[in-house]
Amino acid sequence: MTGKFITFEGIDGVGKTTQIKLVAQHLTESGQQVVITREPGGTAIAEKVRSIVLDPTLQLSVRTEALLFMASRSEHVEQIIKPALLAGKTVLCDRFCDSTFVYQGLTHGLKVEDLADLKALNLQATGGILPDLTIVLDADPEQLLQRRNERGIADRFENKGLAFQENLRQGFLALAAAEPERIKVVNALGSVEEVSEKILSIIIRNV
Ligand code: T5A
Repeated sequence: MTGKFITFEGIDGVGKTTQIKLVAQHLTESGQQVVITREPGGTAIAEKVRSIVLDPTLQLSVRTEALLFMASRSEHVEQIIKPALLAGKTVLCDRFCDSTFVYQGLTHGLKVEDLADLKALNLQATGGILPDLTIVLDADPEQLLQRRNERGIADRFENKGLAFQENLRQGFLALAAAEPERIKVVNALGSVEEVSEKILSIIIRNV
């Protein structure tokens, strides 16, 4: 694989989509071929899975949730991510495996050292394709409330409240502490431009 795979993670509404667009613009201007994609989603089948896992009217067990995210990921890697990396493109992905480790693992009582089963499942889903670099956008969930409220309708995960978001935040920070080479934490509370500058300097130094 000659392309680079960069993922963006963090709690709901922390600014991933906004920042990915700016990174894509910068990399494209510097001559790279860039693919923007997201999870759950990215392919027709994965988008259908997305509509199930995010539906606030459905109750799913955590195991079912994890398997649905993995099925969606398998399609996504095979159809979008792997071909792009083989073609030398830079793939910017809004959420990937670390979201599963946090949402379906660490927030359900697991510790980082208990993630072996989920990691093995993830390896099957991805065929071994893992991010070269992961940016975790970090912010106090209470300070993001206004941004989130301005957006209106919440999905199944956003409906779970501030304590849940704080739990998620601690989960992402724990993953970053365990894998400091791959996962870099960026304070997401500055202006869009300030946050973007920090992300770009990390990408330039690490990819
Ligand atoms: N999930 C996902 C799992 O449980 N397991 C998994 O394995 C995977 C892959 C996905 C949900 O699925 C769960 C996690 C999620 O709950 P989603 O709709 O894709 O759902 O949700 P998010 O990934 O959280 O995406 P969001 O669109 O909700 O948030 P973003 O992309 O982080 O934030 P963004 O960029 O849309 O910004 C939100 C608002 O803030 C403003 C933006 O303009 C926007 O209005 N904003 C700023 N305002 C001020 N200053 C800044 N610096 C700002 N940056 C952005």
